[in-house]
Amino acid sequence: MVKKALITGIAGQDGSYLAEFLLSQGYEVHGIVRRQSLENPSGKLKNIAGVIDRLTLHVASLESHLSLYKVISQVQPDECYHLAASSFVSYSFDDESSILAINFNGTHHLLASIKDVAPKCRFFFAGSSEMFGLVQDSPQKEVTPFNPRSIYGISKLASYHLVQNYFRQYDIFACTGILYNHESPRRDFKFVTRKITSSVAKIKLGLQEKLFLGNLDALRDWGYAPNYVQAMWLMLQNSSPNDYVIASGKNHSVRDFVECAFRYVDLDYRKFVELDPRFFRPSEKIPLKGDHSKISTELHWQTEKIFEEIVSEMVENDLKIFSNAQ
Ligand code: G4F
Repeated sequence: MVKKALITGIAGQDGSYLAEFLLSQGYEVHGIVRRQSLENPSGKLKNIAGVIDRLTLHVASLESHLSLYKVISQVQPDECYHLAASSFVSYSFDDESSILAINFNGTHHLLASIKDVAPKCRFFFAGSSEMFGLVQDSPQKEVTPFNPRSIYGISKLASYHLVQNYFRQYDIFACTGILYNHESPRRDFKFVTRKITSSVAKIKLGLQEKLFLGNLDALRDWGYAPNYVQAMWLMLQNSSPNDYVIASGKNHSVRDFVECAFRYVDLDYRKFVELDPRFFRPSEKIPLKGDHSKISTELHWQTEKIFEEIVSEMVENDLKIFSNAQ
């Protein structure tokens, strides 16, 4: 029998790669999108343009329990991948209510609907390394204590506890992938990697003069998004629900990324990069770096693409986009 998967956030970076991967595995793939996305498909749905004819899209909102309940009742998915979220790590008080409403309530509405109308559906929740927050040790594992320091991290951690509770209390196959930063040519422009690669392409093409950034010494564990969606799938094929860290296990600084991206187009980053206090965040004394040994040992997941390959692929893609736009 053909398996049915439902993806929230299907038009985002991860959702689009996951949709392609599941189609290649023979799944019937359903996705939840917002009404505005359907009204502007060439903009909001561009990541899934290549496969849109093979998908079934449903309009629903994470803030509306009823809309999610209806989709889950109708689709009766075997697997649900909950990837949609307000995903920018904001420290702004103004954003707090909407981040909590979208991230925490959205997860609750999905789990409650699954419990009521599709209790055999397996549920993957996209957690985040931001749940660890201000850490005492590096690298972090599944047993590392959580200490979130952003409202985004708090919303993800609260959802993580909810996911565990639905497993313990209601026997729903529900698990969390603790995802570290993962990048690709489909990364949104607000995140630092895409901000850098798009600026490098524009500077090279004479369309931009400077790149303004925050802390160049901030360290991140950057992996490759298409590789991380395979880990999500493996987690739902497991014999029982279990949580895993999904990470590259390596740290690089924002400066390393900048240097590598400018080097790819034969430019010296020091001539183009300027610091801007608007982009600085509270300091992180011990860096976030994940230990992926549990998922590698138990589910045989392996990391793909080294840092330099990810940077080159992203710069190459942005060079194409911005030269075509000229
Ligand atoms: O690219 P970023 O905005 O990603 P961040 O905050 O690490 O969050 C991403 O990864 C998390 C998983 O670890 C996800 F949960 C989350 O949804 C998202 O996908 O920032 C990366 C680093 C930070 O240390 C930031 O301080 O880059 C530093 N940075 C320096 N200058 C900048 C900038 N970040 C942004 N966005 N813009 C800058 O100009």
